[in-house]
Amino acid sequence: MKIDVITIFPGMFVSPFAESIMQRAREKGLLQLEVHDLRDYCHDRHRVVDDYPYGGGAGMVMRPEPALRAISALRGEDSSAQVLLPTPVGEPFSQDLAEELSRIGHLIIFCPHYEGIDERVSRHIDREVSLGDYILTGGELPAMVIIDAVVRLLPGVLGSSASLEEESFSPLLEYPHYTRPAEYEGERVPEVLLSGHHARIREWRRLQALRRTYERRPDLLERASLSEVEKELVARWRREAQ
Ligand code: JF5
Repeated sequence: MKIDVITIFPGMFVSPFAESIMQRAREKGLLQLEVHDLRDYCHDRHRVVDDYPYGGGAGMVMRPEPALRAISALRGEDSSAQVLLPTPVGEPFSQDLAEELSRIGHLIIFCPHYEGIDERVSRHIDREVSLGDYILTGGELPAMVIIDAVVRLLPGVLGSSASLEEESFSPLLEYPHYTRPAEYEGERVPEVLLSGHHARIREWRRLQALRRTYERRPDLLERASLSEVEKELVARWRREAQ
C-alpha cells in the first residue's frame, strides 16, 4: 500500500514509522510511506501556508492553492487514490473504516493546522475522518493513528493472521490477559487458564469479554452477535442491576 502524507511538520513522522512493526512493514515493501512538506508546494518566496479568515475571527486558515497543488501532484493519474482529511467534523474513525481503507491501494492524507483548510478544497477530499470529540493542534497525530490501524491489517504485516481473525470475530471488548508469575501481589491467575482445558478456557474468555463489554461499553452489545444463551445472560445481568 502506498501512503502519501502532506504536512507542514514532516519530521513528526520519522520515529513513529522507523520502529517496530511499521518499520518492518516498510522494509518488506508492504508499506510505501512518503511524507511531503506542504511548503514545497508554495509558489511564494516565504512559503506561506496560512492566511486570515474571511469574515474575521480568531485564528488562521490554510490557503487552498498549496493544498490543492500537493493533492493533485500526489494523486496524479491514480483514480483509485483516496484523499483523507483528519478533522473533528469528520465521520468517526472505526475498525470497520480501517478495514475498508486497508483494501485501498493508495491513500493521501492531508494534515490540517490552525482553524482548518479553505472549504473550497473539500471537493478534492474523499473522506473527512474524526479520531474523536476533542481538538488537537494539527492533523499529524490522527494521520499516524489512521496509518497504524490500517497498516497492521495488511496481509503479511503481523506475524499471524490468527489474532486478526479472532479480533474481527465479534466486536466485544477483549478478555483479560495473564502471563507469569502464576501469583503476583497476592493475586492468582484464574485457575481455568492453568488447566490446559481449551474448551473451558475459550468459554471463560468469552464470558469475560461479554461481562466487560456489558459493564464498560454496553453500546457495543447492540452490534455484537450473541448466542441465545449469551443474550439471556445479559438480560439477567440487566434485571439484577435494576
Ligand atoms: C485539526 C482543524 C483538524 O483535531 C483534530 C482531530 C480531532 N479529532 N479528529 C481529528 O485534527 C486536527 C485541527 C484543526 C482541523
